[in-house]
Amino acid sequence: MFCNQCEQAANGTGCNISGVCGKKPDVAALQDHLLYGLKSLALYAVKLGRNAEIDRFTIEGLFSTVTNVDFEAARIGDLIKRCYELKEKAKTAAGVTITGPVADWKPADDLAGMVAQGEAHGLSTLHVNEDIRSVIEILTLGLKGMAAYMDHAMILGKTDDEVMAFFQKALAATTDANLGLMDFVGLSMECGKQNLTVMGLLNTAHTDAYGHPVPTQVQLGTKAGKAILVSGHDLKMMEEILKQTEGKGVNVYTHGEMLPAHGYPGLKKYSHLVGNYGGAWQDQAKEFANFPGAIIFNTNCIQKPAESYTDRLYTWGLVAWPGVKHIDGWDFTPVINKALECPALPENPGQEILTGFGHNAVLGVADKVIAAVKSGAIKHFFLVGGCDGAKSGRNYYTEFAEKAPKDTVILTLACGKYRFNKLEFGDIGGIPRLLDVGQCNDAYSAIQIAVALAGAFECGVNDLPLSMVLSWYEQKAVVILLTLFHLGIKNIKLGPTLPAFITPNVLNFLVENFNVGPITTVDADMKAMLG
Ligand code: SF4
Ligand code: SF3
Repeated sequence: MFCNQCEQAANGTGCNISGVCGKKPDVAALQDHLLYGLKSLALYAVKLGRNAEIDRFTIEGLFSTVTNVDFEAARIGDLIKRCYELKEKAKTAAGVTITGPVADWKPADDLAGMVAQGEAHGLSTLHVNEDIRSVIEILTLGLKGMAAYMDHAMILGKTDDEVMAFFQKALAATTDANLGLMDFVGLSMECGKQNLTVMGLLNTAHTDAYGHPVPTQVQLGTKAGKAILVSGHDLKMMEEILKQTEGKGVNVYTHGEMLPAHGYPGLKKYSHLVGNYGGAWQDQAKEFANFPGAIIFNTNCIQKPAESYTDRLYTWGLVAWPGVKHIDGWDFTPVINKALECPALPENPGQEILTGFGHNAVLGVADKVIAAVKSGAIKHFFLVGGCDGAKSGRNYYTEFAEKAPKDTVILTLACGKYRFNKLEFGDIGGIPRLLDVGQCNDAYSAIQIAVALAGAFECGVNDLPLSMVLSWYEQKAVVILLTLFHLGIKNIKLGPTLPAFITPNVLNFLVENFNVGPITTVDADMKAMLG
């Protein structure tokens, strides 16, 4: 195996024996195989035009290969078989014959055969030129990240023909030997543009279904009673859990990226949505062992479960781990029954933290914010957002938030905020100094806030007193970066380390065009940002 798609890539270069994330070589080969199959399917999907079944499958297939989603060989094998069926169907429906090894792809009948085939479709086969390979990988990872957001939007009934046409076009393009470096740079920038549409689509899907988030205090302690802990990004699944647990004497807690659910009127109305338990994904093994109730993942980031809680752990949607019970569809009865069987949580009230500062809430007090900037009460905004992870260098983000001067405001989003969201930041004239905009996909909201501020001050986003300090871990962070590049946003600081899939030449290109750079020390970076 060779995989370097996330920030945990072994030795900063790539996992080649087994994944640091827990991905085994057979699963890695099957994921590479599935990706190859999706490209084969895309060659025909491009000819066929929009087909709901193929488009839906493409999204699920790509999302299944995102870091910390699907660790189960048999499930990926089933996806490969389904991919082949759809490709054959598309070929017939399109009435065209395409020649070449990608179009001719046919998986073996058994899992071992599919693994062997997958081993021949690894990263090194993307292109002979390492810089082109690097940009093809950036594009591919962007597509994976965008597929994750599209999946949530599709679950809430939204789709977009132009975006889906792009998915197929871009997947097919990665197999085109006639394309060069700048073609893939162009496609990567287009990926960023399409992702802005997708994040907007998901934002509309969320706010249509659950209303605009409102500032909400979230309890971090526990309430006496039986409980289910929900981890992941999917709000529709959260709603179903809340509906199905109503009146059953089961409290529901959020974990990780589910924290912002508390801000949505359509979800917070459930009085048994009682609080948030634990921090970001990388602490799950320790924290879940201490959570006596049932636990369910609806998206990344699952890790190898400890035996102490495997029996009360469930997966849903595209998430899977061998030996962990999977809920197919929308009936969560087994999870609820498990929660009722498990010991109750004690009454143990704790600290409260604030969430729910989507663009609607922040721009609702825009006059106050603008006046505070004009009076000098707010000198600078920092967007400190992105993924969390296990590396010790991620303390940078805690230190950064701690050292942000008292006349600055921190916007945050995604799971990286767990590094500092329990600290006391106070407020500036009633405006909290730490504003939790939401999940990683709510980067859309942060962009709306930045664009509105730029409009109010009649300047460009790059001219605002706003600096972005981002942390990355998986492929959703990659596509968000592409979106920020598409918007022409410059001077982003990225950490804790730069991606292993970026070659020195590609990095130079990004530095020259966007002045993106690695985080250094908090003091030096803060000084540069505050000018
Ligand atoms: Fe390694 Fe990350 Fe790939 Fe897992 S997803 S195998 S940790 S690079
Ligand atoms: Fe976190 Fe996995 Fe990326 Fe949605 S949940 S940001 S790491």
